[in-house]
Amino acid sequence: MQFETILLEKNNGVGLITLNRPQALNALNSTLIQDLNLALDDLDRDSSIGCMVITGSEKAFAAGADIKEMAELSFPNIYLDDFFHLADRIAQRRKPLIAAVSGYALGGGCELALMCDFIYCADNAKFGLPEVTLGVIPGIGGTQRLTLAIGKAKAMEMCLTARQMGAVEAEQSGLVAQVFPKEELVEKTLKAAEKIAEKSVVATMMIKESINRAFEVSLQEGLRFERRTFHSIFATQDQKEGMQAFVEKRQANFKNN
Ligand code: DAK
Repeated sequence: MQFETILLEKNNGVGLITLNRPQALNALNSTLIQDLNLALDDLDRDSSIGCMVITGSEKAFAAGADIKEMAELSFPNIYLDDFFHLADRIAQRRKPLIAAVSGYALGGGCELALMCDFIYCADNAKFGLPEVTLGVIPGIGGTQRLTLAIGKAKAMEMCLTARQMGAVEAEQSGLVAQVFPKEELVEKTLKAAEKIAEKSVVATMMIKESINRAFEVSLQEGLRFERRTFHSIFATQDQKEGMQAFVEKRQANFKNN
């Protein structure tokens, strides 16, 4: 598949999407959001793919939604078109999705990373929600997902003052899973993604679904959901294969069935 604003590669069970608008620091315009969703549709459907990765350039994961595209929009425009509604679909993907962030992840770029299941970042990463400096507020989940990730005090401070958070603080705050030297970010992320892709996709998708429940329902409901999901996975061949492989002291060969 050929896209105008992204690159798509598939290797060893992993789909790698590279945002590719270097002239605008990968600012998210409507074409990019559309391309990204088409690529994710393809990867979610492709049975050879077990994990997906979104990355940008060394300087910028994405410097926000495209301000030049948004500047002249009016309320009826954005309300009637439900502006950026396609962005919500990114968070609804079923297979594991990792963000590999180097450089700026600002505004919509930070929100895009937060829509992924977890974030790895480079030591030069800078996260921020600077919408307030443009006279607007975060609108693709930033006030909600950042608060869930790092707590009220830091989320309030970042959104109200537009302060950017560096890689070390992002790791200490629980925003990112690990920090790598920028030259190693993509390689390390692909290694982790390949490890995920080797597993049963049924199990990895159920883990994703179950963890995401923790943000939506009460503890009791979440525990019930996890228990039933655990019970149901015993209907799969992959459960038999995984446990048999342990008993026989060999690598499991999962077939996603
Ligand atoms: N949009 C458009 N172009 C951008 C851009 C952006 N967000 N960020 C950078 N660029 C462009 C610059 O205009 C410049 O283009 P030319 O002038 O060369 O044509 C080029 O990228 C290189 O940028 P700089 O020359 O500025 O590079 P520097 O290294 O000097 O500075 C920077 C890097 C990241 C500090 C700076 O570019 C910057 O401050 N960028 C803007 C960051 C920002 O404010 N991001 C938040 C955007 S607002 C919603 C939908 C969306 C949103 C909310 C709601 N709804 C559906 C409700 C989201 C809003 C946002 O994300």
